[in-house]
Amino acid sequence: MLKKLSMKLLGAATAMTMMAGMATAADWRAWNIHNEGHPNFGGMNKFAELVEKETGGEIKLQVFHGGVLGSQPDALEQVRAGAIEAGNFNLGPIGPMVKEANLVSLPFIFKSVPHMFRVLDGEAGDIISKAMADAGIMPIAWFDAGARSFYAQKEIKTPADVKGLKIRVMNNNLYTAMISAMGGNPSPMAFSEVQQALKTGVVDGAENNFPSYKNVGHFEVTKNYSLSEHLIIPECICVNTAKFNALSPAMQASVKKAAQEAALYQRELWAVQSDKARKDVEAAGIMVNEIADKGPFQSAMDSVYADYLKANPDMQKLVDLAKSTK
Ligand code: BDP
Repeated sequence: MLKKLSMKLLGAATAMTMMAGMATAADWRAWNIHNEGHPNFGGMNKFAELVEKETGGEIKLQVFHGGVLGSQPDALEQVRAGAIEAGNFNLGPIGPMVKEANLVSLPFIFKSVPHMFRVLDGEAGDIISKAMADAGIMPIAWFDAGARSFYAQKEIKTPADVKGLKIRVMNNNLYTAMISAMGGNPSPMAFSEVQQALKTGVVDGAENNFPSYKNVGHFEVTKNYSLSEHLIIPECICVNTAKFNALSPAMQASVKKAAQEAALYQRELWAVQSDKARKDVEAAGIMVNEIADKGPFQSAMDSVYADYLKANPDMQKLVDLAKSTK
């Protein structure tokens, strides 16, 4: 009797699990912080279109743009927990939850965007991807996010120009260390709050790439964009690891293919729209300042590296892998 009942319960539970599995597989939600006009808006829409096509309609992905499902750190937790299935995430805010991802948040670790992609395509990328997947956020494709530079009312030509300035950074201790190392006051803050904070003088400056500088109006409240290019941070299409692993191998391949094709498309959009964003802000009167010698910014980061590697000696291997990648 008891056995019969437990078999019945087991059967019901299996059926429910299967139904739940089917329901989630059919109906995925994705988080994106950006709005129309930003390359990642197009990149994520392309991912949704291709996922449906590649999986023969078995997975339908709805993308929620503009950060409406929460701030980036919140959304990351939601993907890890499986409350949201996917998202376009910057690796910066992933660093506090997955140490290996912090490689990309060491200032000037990459020589260029192509160098960053070469590092991600090699052993370092494998180590980072595995650590992220183990933490519940599995990267299945990489987006271009250009380089981040400082902007403020005043021009920033040397690290000394940052001294005394309150600079907004993303949520990661490496960024607060980076600003402090130049004598500035770091202010971690959600992306959605930055425009207002710049406007009201809560912060004096921030740092980002051209599309983000333009698209959410930061250029309306800061006059100088100075090309320090101190951080080249990749972004991912990431999915909840358990949900991805629960798919059949064929479905996994289809989702990955869709993500990788969408990422190639995003990189094309990036090239065009990032250039356009620069021209647009220049046309709006922004001074875009070249920094001929980035050496002083790089040397200012020596203590950031030293402190970080002293506290995290296991990260030396990833630093070496990045540095030895041609
Ligand atoms: C943008 C990234 C976005 C970040 C934002 C920020 O695409 O993921 O949230 O910067 O500075 O470039 O918070």
